[in-house]
Amino acid sequence: MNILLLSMPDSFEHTPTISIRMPNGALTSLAGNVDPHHRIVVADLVLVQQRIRATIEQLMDEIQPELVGLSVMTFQRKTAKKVIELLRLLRPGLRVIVGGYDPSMAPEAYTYNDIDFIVRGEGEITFRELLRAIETDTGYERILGLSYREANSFYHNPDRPVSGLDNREIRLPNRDARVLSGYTMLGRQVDVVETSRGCTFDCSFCSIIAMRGRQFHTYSFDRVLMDIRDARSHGARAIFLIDDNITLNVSRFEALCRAIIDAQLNHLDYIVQAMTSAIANHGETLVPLMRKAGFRYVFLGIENILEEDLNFLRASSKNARREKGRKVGNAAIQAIDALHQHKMYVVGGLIVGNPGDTRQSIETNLDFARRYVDWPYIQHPTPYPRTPMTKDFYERGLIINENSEEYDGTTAVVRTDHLPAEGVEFLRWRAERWMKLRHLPAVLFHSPWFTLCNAPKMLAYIFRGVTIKFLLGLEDENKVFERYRAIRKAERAYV
Ligand code: B12
Ligand code: SF4
Repeated sequence: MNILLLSMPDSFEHTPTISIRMPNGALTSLAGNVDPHHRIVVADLVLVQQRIRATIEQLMDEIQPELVGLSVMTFQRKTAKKVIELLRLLRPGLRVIVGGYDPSMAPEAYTYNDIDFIVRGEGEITFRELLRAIETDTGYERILGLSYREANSFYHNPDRPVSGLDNREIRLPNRDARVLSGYTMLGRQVDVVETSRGCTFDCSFCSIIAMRGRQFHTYSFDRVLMDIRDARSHGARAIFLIDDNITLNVSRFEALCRAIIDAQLNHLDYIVQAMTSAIANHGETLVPLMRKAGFRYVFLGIENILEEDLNFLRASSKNARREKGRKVGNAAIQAIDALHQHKMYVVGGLIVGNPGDTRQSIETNLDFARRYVDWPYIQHPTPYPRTPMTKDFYERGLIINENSEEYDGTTAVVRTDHLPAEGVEFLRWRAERWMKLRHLPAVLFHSPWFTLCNAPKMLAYIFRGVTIKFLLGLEDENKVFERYRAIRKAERAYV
């Protein structure tokens, strides 16, 4: 069967496509796990953000797929619908399947006429079984994790249990299936590699709990190293380890760093997401090993530096500093110091605009980011489907915007008890631009050629909405903010 797999083009404020264009790890993993006789093609539409229609038309013409699969996050829901309409127009008899976080957590949003199948949860085995069922015409009712249309109704089969990962049931990703190029992380070709899936914490804003049920499973180091080598042989010079929470098992992470060093794969740049407590409480052992293994950017889930907000986010214990097993405060500063000491950069993940937040509590977090983090990754609480936080926000009546395309993390869609949503967003936007500017010399040092070629575009992106009139002091900052929001809105019309 000819199959085309697409990830959506929508990108997000803190990963501007001028400098960051990441592959979607789900699609190559699916491609690596179908039976070998299929012709399967993967296209990450973020690589062609400005020419979506033309690219889809060309791909449909060249591949003539019988089945097209889309990977979708909540803020990409509307784009996915438009892409599907276009696909149907180009090939009415096509079968369409959707998967990923949004279809898994909100399948009811995908039961409209143009969609035939929804894969909920992990996709590799479900997708393989579905292709077999289509080819042999044996019916879909026994395929776990699948929802399907039949005689104009949608049927939802029971969930599929998550894979153990250690039994080689899930094969390596197939990167040869990609047909578009241009992946980059600040000028270096980037790829994504998984070493584990899942997390046992239960932060209230995170989709992982409902998606995978607080379980943690790991791939063997042999497989991980094979995967990194494969990414390298496909041109990657930077690797993003996309694990949900690699720091859940610190001794395993330390052993992984050693394995990367021993395999001489530490010449690549690595990027990873980490908990502050794990970094702070293992600063002397884990952090130097990370540096030796090639880690460069660490996304730290600081979430918030005020205890009250951390309690709301249910993120207090993962951010706790401990001495002799006792909780003695917040781990953020200690974690950041340890990473800085070993010359790594901190991408600071903070969430501001929680129900109890006032102007003062938000400013306290912004001041912290200004002082300590290298690249701010500040978001607003966003009620993604089936997260505990969403229920909370509904019950408190704080959700003011239900447009899924604006659920991108930097559009405030909830208000606090004290501030309107727009006021929260304004505070973040005003502070963050200057923090981003401050990081550019470090980028210049690491990737001089890339930065010199792209600096004007990078600056224009960071300061979207600023005009000469504003610079001359003839215009209020609120006007610039309004313009920035209008530009963001226009940018969302990808198809
Ligand atoms: C790595 C990651 C990123 C990376 C890389 C993104 C990329 N290019 O893939 C970065 C840091 C750039 C990123 C950014 C964002 N992310 Co992110 N990210 C993740 C993370 C940690 C892992 C995702 C992953 O690749 N897993 C590995 C793959 C193999 O698993 P998977 O995606 O689940 O795919 C499986 C199934 O879902 C299914 N499947 C998926 N697609 C398809 C398609 C078909 C056809 C089929 C059959 C099956 C299928 O099969 C796959 C294999 O089993 C998750 C989860 C988490 N704990 O935080 C969040 C997560 C996906 N991100 C999320 C969000 C919101 C974002 C941002 C909007 C903002 C943010 N919070 O950072 C931006 C937007 C990105 C953009 N496009 O601009 C949310 C999505 C919530 C939702 N309901 O939509 C998550 C769940 C985190 C959360 N808040 O809970 N992210
Ligand atoms: S620690 Fe990270 S992955 Fe785990 S539940 Fe919290 S935010 Fe999600």
